[in-house]
Parts: sequence; structure tokens; C-alpha cells
Amino acid sequence: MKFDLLHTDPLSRARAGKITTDHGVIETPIFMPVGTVGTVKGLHQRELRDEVNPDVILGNTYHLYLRPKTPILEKAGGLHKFINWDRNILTDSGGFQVYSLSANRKIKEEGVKFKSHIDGSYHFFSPESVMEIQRTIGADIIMAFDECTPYPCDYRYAKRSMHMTHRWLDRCINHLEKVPFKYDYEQTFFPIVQGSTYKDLRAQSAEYIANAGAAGNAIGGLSVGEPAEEMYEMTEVVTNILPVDKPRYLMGVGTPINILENIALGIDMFDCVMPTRNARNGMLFTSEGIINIKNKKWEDDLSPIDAMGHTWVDLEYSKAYLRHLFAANESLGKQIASIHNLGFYMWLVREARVQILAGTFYDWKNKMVKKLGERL
Ligand code: PRF
Repeated sequence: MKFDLLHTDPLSRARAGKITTDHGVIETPIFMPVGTVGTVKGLHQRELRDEVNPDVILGNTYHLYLRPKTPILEKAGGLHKFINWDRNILTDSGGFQVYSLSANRKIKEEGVKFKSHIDGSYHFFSPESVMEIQRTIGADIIMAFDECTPYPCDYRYAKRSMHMTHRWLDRCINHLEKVPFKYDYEQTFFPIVQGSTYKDLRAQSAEYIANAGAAGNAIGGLSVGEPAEEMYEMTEVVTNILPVDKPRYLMGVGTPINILENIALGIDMFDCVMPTRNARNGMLFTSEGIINIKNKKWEDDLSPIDAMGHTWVDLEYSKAYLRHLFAANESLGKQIASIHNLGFYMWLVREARVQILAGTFYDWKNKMVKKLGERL
């Protein structure tokens, strides 16, 4: 993997860059649509590629390991082939899902024992096993196995957990050296900064992660319920320490406003279920603000879903029709809303990149942040 830093905004710390892997170029800042179980929910791959057009999507080790299970992915020749996606894929390690989804999980130094949310069966993840699973899944970018602390988290637990995440990082790196790539392309490993909402722990963790010398770095443990201001403070502490010449990925973030504010603090990569999950509940993000399409207000509004829209569904369908689809619980409603929201998120990060390259990001960001939170 190669990262070219193209431009840094003089008024903020926003950056425009370019990641190159064996599956193509990723222009940063980037938003990665979440395809947890090997599908970005509500879109087939052709729509995803041609309408939303992301350079990279995300998959989850936890889910794919439980179903369809690793041997099937190996037989298919990796996740790209299994799901028919020839652009970049990043897999999360399960370091978050194992805590948020599985019942009865037990965290020990050795690893995590957990109960499947699908059939109740017991499984064990260690830094070593998760690296092997990610080799078999075959994503272009693979993540360290970490512990994502909850919010709030007391200082002693946060500190102990952070040190364990660091020891797990060393085990991930040692093990990866022993397990070669499975397919005919390279994989790049990203370690993850933890440290909850404590500035000293965040700084210590960022130093540790920077010292690992990986080709890219991630920040975890944020957007877990803390106030946005606290998230931004932590991002700032960490981006002041992480190397400038490597991409920085803020995991699981966030709202359009969170994304712009974190771009301004020097983040290059984002992922979040919000555009697709909220779409399925009828919430649409637009450049004028937020729409709840289920609202009676839209019942007879025959204007396009989003006149400023960035995907064909925005102009093709009316608000009244989309509201009707939701009222009738038709699956097409969820599909249209998902394409719209992903199209909007992709536009947002692409426009941010254009503004960074033009030197106008700071004013544009402040103007956008005012509008994005409004309820229409
Ligand atoms: N760790 C991992 N994945 C994650 C997170 C984390 O802390 C988060 C936190 N927002 C989202 N996804 N491995």
C-alpha cells in the first residue's frame, strides 16, 4: 500500500491524499460504506459500484467468521470473489462487534470467549486467530484485534484495557509475519489507538501505535456515546501524535457533522452504519438538513427527494412516493433511501476533498456544519 499526501489545509488540519493498493486507488478523505456480512444492505453490487461509486467498502470479521464461515470464503478465493467486488475491501477485526453483539463474552489476556448472536454457539478469538481469519477473508486492509472500551469507562479499566490492546497489537504483528498472504495481492495491517476519553491515555496509546510503524493507523473507542466535543478532543490529541505521512482511520464515525469536524482534525478515513441503517428507518441526510420521510408533512409533496441530489434516485422519485413506500412497508423504500444516503455521504467526503485541494475547506466546512444538523 502506498499513501500520497497531496495537500494539507492551511486553516485546519484537513488533508487530501491518495491510497494505492492492488485493488486500486482510494482518494482521501473517504467514507467506506459498511458491508458487514458481505453486502452493503439494500444495494446490489452494480448499484453500489455505478451509483454510489465508493473506492472501498468494509466487511466484518466477526460476522463473516460466523456466517458463511471462513472455509467457504477460502474456497471462493476470498471475499472479493465471493461477493463479486473487485475494488478495495477493509475488514474490521471483531474487536468491536464481539463486545457489542455477542452475549456472555469473557475477555482475558489470551483472548475473548464469546457466544454467537446467530445460534448461541461458543467461540474464541485471539489476536492470532483473528489475523488468520483476516488472511483468509482476504481484505486489502486488515485491522488489529483490540478492546473497544464502553462509555463511560473508569480510568483504571481504560488504562488496563489500553495496555492489553497494546500487547495484543504486538501479538498481531508477530503472528502476521508467520502467516503469508493467501491470495495474489497484498494486505496492509492497521493498528488501533484506544484510551477511552482520557487525554493522557490517548496520547500514550497514539505513541505506542505510531511506534509500531504500520502503513496506516486507526482510532477506536470513540463514537460510543460520549459527547461530540469529547470525541473531537480525543481525535485532536491523537492526530497530533500519529505520523502525518500515513492515513488515519476513525472507526465507526459518524454523522455528517462528525465527519466534517474530524476531517478538519486530520482524519482521512471513516465508516459508519448510519447512512444505511437510518435510511431503513426513513431518515434521509441532505445538504439542507435531515428529513424524516415517514412524517405526514411529506404526504402530498411531489417534489424530488433531493433536488441537489447526487444519485439518480434523488431526482427520479418524489418525497410523497418515498413516504408512501415507507407507509406501505415496501422494500423498495428502504432501497431508495439507502442509495440516497450513501450517495450523500460520498458526495460529502468528495466535496470536502475538492474544497481541501482548492484551499477553501475551512469556510465551506463551517457553512455546511450549520445546515447539516437542521431538521426539515
Ligand atoms: N475497534 C474496532 N472496531 C471499531 C471500533 C473500535 O474501537 C469502533 C468504535 N467506534 C467502531 N468500530 N476494532
